[in-house]
Amino acid sequence: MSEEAKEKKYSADSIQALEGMEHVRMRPSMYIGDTGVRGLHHLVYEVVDNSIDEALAGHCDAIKVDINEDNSITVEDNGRGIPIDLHKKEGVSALEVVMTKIGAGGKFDNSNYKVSGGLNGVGASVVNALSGKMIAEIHREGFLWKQEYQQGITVTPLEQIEESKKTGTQITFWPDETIFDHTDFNFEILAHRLRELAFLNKGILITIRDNRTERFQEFKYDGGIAAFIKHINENKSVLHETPVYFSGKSDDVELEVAFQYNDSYTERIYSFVNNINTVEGGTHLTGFKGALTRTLNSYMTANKITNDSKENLSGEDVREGMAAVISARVTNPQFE
Ligand code: 0RA
Repeated sequence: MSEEAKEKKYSADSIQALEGMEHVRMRPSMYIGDTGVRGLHHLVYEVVDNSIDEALAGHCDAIKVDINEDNSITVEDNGRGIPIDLHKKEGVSALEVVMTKIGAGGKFDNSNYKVSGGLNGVGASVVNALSGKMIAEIHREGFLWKQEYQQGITVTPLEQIEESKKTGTQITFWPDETIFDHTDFNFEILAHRLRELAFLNKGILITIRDNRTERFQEFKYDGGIAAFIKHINENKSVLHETPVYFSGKSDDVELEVAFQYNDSYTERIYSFVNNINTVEGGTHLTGFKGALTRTLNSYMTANKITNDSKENLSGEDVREGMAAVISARVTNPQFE
């Protein structure tokens, strides 16, 4: 490519990037659902999601969330750190690409953001677009690196701040007051979701500190969704002490299931795909329900508990008093 062509491509790329950012700011609800309380807290989940991905890749075991006194949020992980080397195609650091480039438009519309386990890795740039200010601090390659953005636009070059022996990513953001109805974060809302994430992703230490009130909670569940079930049944009389737990993998799908009966009549089944609660259910939930009913009925027949197929248990029968969590991980999600 000639220098002139490069220049042209560069300005075409930056116009496109700007348009991506402007689109997020113009239509925030297409990316984060709404600009009320839900959308505001969704910003935190998007940033945390990237750290969870780093943990699932096996490079991070602690994620720290701070609500700061000025209502900004800091999310810190001890992963490898977002790469700071030059991204050849974009002509800026990989960090700057992650923070400022929105993925191809239309791919991340409202209909699929709920099932994709975050915004397909574009979460950081969306949060950046909707933040009056955002600061990325990266510990990597022996140094602390820092860059600052405003409303998704880079305002300082990537700076080498000081020597550092550790690795990890720290993102601080101030939600844009011109976009959100309110910008005060609720400790309980964040703590509830972070606890859920700790159940769904066993072994990761997730902490939340509210620097406005000094409240602090930490979550780490080596038992994963089996611990989740114990939590759900906490104040119930259980019919068996240990939850049933199993997991399996097939092609691009990983599945974990845990359940435990209590002496109530209520069925409480929570299903997740890529850490997102699938309230509308789906094949993972229907599959589980069908398999459970079928298995118990064939057990009854095989063990002559009943000889009469008319005496088969219904799905509702076998789910009475059941607390269950089904967690599916799809590596290459195809969205409808
Ligand atoms: C891609 C490559 C590498 C790290 C990450 C992404 C990364 C992203 C985030 C976002 C939040 N925390 C993160 N931690 C890591 C590193 C690739 C390498 O070192 O070889």
